Amino acid sequence: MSRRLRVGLITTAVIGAGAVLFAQGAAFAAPPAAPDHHTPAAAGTLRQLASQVGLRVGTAIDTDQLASNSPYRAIAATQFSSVTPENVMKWEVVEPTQGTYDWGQADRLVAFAQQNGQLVRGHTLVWHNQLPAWLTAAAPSMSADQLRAILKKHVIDEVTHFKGKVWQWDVVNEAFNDDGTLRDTIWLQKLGPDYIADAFRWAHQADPKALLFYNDYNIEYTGPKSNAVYQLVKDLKAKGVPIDGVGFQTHLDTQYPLPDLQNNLQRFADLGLKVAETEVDVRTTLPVTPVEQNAQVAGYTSTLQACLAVRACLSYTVWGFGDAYSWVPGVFPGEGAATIYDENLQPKPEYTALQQTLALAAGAPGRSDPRH
Ligand code: 9MR
Repeated sequence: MSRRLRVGLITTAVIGAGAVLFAQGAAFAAPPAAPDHHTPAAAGTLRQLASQVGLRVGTAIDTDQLASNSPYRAIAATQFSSVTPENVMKWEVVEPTQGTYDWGQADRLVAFAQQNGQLVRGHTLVWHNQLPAWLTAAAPSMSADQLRAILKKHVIDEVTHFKGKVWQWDVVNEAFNDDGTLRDTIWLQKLGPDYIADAFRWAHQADPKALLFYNDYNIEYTGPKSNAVYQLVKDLKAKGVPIDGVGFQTHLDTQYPLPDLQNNLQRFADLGLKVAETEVDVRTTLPVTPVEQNAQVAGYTSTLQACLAVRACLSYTVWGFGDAYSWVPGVFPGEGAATIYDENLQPKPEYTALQQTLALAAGAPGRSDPRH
């Protein structure tokens, strides 16, 4: 008897036994329910799965939706282990009138995070958007020293207010153009490029334990912008400026190719920095076709895989959940459906993709090696 035939016989016997068992089971049990992507509970929440691989999975929070007993609040509390205020730590919200702080909404979000065992990504201290009107009106006629003093006070007061409560701060946000030049903002115009290093030093002075990040979009791709950020953070490290990490916002669109994110994260990690994906979403044109949805699933899957593959990637944060609350339709007319839950807060295939990717990672060798 040839070897192949023997194997064939054994296989037949095993299949035969299995077939009998299956037939007996089928006589007594109801047929298994068809898989339904709207009932993800069986495989565990995103945060449970992520905790098995030492990863924080986060979301931006729209604090207007956090009313008690709201489905939004329940999902925010149960699916995520980190939260980012989508707007309420920005300068226009925390200091609407010069010298008068309003921390109310941000404090409520921090309390929510603490109740639910979540870490907070503070967002964002130095940016050109969402500045208070009193500042944008006065800045052009201020001296460099006056503006620097105002920026320093803002950074120190905000970081001090949240001292010990913020895990990662986005200290400087979106300081570069896509061509790799520094963005022309009031900060650059009046203070020159040193405003970036100064902001990190002030933040570190106010909370030496917080992890301090530079955060930007379109740096997921290797190219002029990510190269410029790479050079910046390399120089900051060389000068001893207290920077801990780089945040890759990861706002993707199905009309563009997927970024080479893993390699890009790794080269920043190789500088001795932490990395994080901080604002992930994948927008597409509406209505969503099956082909587009596959591309969205691929966008979420590959960006999470990239983070999982790089040990220095501490957290994977989606920029909100629930297509009804996403920033995308307001900025890109005709586009949307960018998040992992639909307009009715039902999980989409994008959610299942994240869940399955985490579950696979949790079952892989080396899964309990710490992230660092
Ligand atoms: O999602 C935020 C939206 O509600 C605000 O109107 C908008 C104002 O610019 O900012 C959005 O969040 C941005 C984030 O703070 C920085 N990266 C880009 C995000 C999307 O625009």
